[in-house]
Amino acid sequence: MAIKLYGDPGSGSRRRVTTAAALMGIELEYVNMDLFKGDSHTPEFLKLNPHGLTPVMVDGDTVLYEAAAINVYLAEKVGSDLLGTTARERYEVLQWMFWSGEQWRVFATTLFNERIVKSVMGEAEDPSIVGLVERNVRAAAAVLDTHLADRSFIVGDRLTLADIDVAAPFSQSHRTRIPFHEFPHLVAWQQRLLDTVPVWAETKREIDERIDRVLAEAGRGR
Ligand SMILES: N[C@@H](CCC(=O)N[C@@H](CS)C(=O)NCC(=O)O)C(=O)O
Repeated sequence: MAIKLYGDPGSGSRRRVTTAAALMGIELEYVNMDLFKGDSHTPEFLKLNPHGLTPVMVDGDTVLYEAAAINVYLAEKVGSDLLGTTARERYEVLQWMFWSGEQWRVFATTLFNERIVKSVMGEAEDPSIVGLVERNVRAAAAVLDTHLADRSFIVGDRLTLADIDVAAPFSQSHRTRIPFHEFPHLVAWQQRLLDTVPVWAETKREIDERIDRVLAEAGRGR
């Protein structure tokens, strides 16, 4: 039975799973949703994830939300080296994935809600929230930039799930105007991923098409 993935093609969190699955040679059956129309808050969907968030994976009896957990599940299912090849590497990959969720992506998501979702709803961004996000992003990005100064990837010398999780906020960065451009090693690493991981570039195009269409339909095209 095919593994189903529920999500919106414009979502950076869905992109983490579609990218990892493609790299692992896992075929997914997509159940496309429109998050701008509230598809993740219907009674049927809330049975899969009561938090009303995507992506959600359904593999037979296994229902999982949180893109990081889904990617670990998929990597273990096929024995992928995206999760690291030694115990030490695996813990480092997990360290960055947990860090990314708590200290990094959460700010990017908040900025997306302030600048994109609110704009589609015709609401104004809140400068105090934007200020808080920018302070936290700059502090985290400075550490990440130093980490990447002499490395090509976040852990070891090849792509892992850590890169995919930490790189996800770049999915919307030119729209959210998150201040990543101030950090040259971070920018160079992201460009390296786009240049050397074709599916990372493909999934970016998918997001851009979807979000550009939503913005155009809302009369907010840029
Ligand atoms: N921590 C979650 C984040 C999930 C998340 O924020 N999903 C967004 C799309 S990127 C969503 O489904 N939003 C729907 C909503 O807020 O109504 C993960 O990593 O999977």
